Amino acid sequence: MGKADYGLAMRAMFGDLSQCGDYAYVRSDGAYLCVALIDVLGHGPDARKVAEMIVAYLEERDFSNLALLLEGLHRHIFGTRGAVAALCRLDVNTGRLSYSGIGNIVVKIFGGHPLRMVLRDGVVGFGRIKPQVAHVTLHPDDILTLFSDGIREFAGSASCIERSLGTQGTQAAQGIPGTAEEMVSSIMKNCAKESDDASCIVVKYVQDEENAQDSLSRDPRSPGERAAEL
Ligand SMILES: [Mn+2]
Repeated sequence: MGKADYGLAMRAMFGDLSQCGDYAYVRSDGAYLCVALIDVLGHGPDARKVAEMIVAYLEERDFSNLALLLEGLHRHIFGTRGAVAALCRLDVNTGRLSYSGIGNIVVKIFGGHPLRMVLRDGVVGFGRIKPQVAHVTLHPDDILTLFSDGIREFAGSASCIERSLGTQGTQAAQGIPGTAEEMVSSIMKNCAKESDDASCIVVKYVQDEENAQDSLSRDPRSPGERAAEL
């Protein structure tokens, strides 16, 4: 069994969130965490309208097939200014993560098993898109991050994100300290650009110690006794 601790933030280049074309969305759906990071082209209230249209669409749908979801979204907002988007669905019990996306949202795992996801080019709501779904399994203490191009990923050759997380890449044994919310605020503080709307989501996948796999295998009771407890 696992747990997912998450945090999210968005910040408009001008004014308040009613001017922000970025949208960070997380929803808990039973055993699944549904995650979306959206960057509508442009800024201001018109971009915000499209962002809200996207989130209203996502809100009503399940995330079991991310490619179909992106294709539906593409049709739903076709003719608007369009957006780039990344979608994830995490099975909190197993750590299995499905992801899909179109355009330049960054989806990256930090911790002991760092990984950068590759998304398809294109714009949701404009031209043609060919979303693909891929899967990866999160390990305990892995940090999943999604952020828009309003977040500066590198400062020179150094990773602004790693500096904000307080890690230099491979750091698994004790995990990276801090809550997901603290990580998000640190990223927004250190890496958000002045010149764009900015948004970021952090999901910290934690092993639930009472139900950890190895404590189960060390359980001296018989499987029958264990089952009786369920
Ligand atoms: Mn942007």
